[in-house]
Amino acid sequence: MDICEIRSRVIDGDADGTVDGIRQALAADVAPQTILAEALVPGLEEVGRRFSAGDYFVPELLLAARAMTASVDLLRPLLAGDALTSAGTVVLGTVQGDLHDIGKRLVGIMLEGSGFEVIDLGTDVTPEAFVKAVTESGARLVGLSGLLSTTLPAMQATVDALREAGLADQVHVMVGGAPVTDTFAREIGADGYGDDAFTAVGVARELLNLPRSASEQA
Ligand code: B1M
Repeated sequence: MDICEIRSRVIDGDADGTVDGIRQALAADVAPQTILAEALVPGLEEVGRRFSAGDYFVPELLLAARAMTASVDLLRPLLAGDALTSAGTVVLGTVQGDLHDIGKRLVGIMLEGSGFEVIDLGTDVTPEAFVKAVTESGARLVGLSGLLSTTLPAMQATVDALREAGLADQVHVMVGGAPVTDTFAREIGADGYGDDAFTAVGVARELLNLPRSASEQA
């Protein structure tokens, strides 16, 4: 099955068909990164377009998300690699009020592949829960993900809560998600902005003054 067919299965919300297609593509030596970037992500983008246009509704979104989640689970070991050195701990989560987690999970997978230990708090994470996790883990980096424009203020609230808890000197904050921009990141006092899961790794390493990973240098 080729990349276009896998993309169509995501758009159709056909989880079993998507996973079958991925297995066939992997067997034909298509790189997992190619499957992700050229089939899965564009498939979900098309689902988003159809939703915006009123052609798809929440049930279709849910089916496509299920196909994507099953695909990410299948690709996870292949994308994460086997980094041996620890780059430190990252606390990651989707901000309060927001239930989207596919992009955030991808960011976590890529960070793990680059040697970070990832504490994933899930979705709809309150500022207090971020503060608690950073305090308990001693993490030097927090990643905030957000897909809804309506919940972007929760990013600001989380940055403020970390500062008010006296953690500003301990921890760097990286933000990302479709409605987030570099300018917004600066405005709310975040330290970095990741455009996608791949660049997020570079930003994370830069914030912590770590050398770029081998795959980034290639
Ligand atoms: Co929702 N949804 N959704 N949705 N959904 C969007 C985001 C939307 C753009 C669709 C649209 O209108 N075109 C729209 C938001 C509009 C806006 O605010 N601007 C929307 C809406 C409106 C809603 C609801 C309100 C719908 C409703 O109920 N009426 C509702 C909200 C629920 C809530 O959160 N409270 C809702 C619900 C859902 C589902 C639950 C059905 C499902 C999510 C399931 C899940 O995640 N487990 C869903 C889905 C699947 C989508 C779309 C179709 C796909 C999102 C996705 O996974 N993309 C989405 C449309 C779209 O994006 N085109 C849409 C793929 C993923 C790989 O990309 O998440 O952007 P993304 O992550 C990227 C980068 O952004 C970046 O790296 C990732 C990988 O490269 N990144 C980071 C992300 N986090 C980062 C963090 C970083 C760095 C980079 O550092 C920490």
